[in-house]
Amino acid sequence: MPHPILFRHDMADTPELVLYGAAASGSVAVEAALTLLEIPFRVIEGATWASEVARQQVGEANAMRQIPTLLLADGSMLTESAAILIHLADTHPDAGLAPAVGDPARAQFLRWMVFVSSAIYALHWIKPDVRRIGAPTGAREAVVQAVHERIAFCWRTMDAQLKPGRYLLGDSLTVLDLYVAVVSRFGPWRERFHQEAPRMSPAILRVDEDPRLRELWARRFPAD
Ligand SMILES: N[C@@H](CCC(=O)N[C@@H](CS)C(=O)NCC(=O)O)C(=O)O
Repeated sequence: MPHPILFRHDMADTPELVLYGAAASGSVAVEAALTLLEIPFRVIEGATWASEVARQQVGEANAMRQIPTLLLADGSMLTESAAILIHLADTHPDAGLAPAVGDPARAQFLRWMVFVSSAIYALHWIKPDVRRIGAPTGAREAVVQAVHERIAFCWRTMDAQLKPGRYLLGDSLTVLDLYVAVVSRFGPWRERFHQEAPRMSPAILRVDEDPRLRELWARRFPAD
């Protein structure tokens, strides 16, 4: 049974959500959540990591000039992929995309959502231009390699501590699965993720194969 909020979004006079995003980016995790929740949305496309025009475009909404940036139905702006995913899950509780407050799994859910955001995703900011961390352009290859090694370590660390069921936190798909399915598509790429995180791997492959998401993955972010 859909949550009442879904009905609200389905009504013709309700503005669709607007997402600043791009193919092969973190916005695809948000697109996946919106797809599962059957919430209509429109993407303002722009590859912020590659284009100054795209950065300026999203900069009008998000001073960090980053995607995903979501314009909510009440007109407010939400940034930060983990916050967006948690917010979408929490405001549509019937869809079961997050353990509720009071659920024993909630603390670990929050822990790993923030971990993926802060320990892994944030490192990718360095890669488009290593001068961002004061490194010379000529050091790019070495810096990117070091970033990828750190990310591999983070995936290993997470893998050693989770006890997945069909999905990362048990037998229900949560937005953590969507988040990891997308962030593991970034460098050091999926093959390395599967090596470093053999316990998480089957859950993430299951998310890739989810019939509700197959079209989205193929169109927005193929795994290989
Ligand atoms: N903390 C942000 C990071 C978002 C982020 O890094 N997005 C990338 C695209 S996947 C971006 O917009 N990069 C622009 C840039 O590097 O300047 C979040 O979790 O949403």
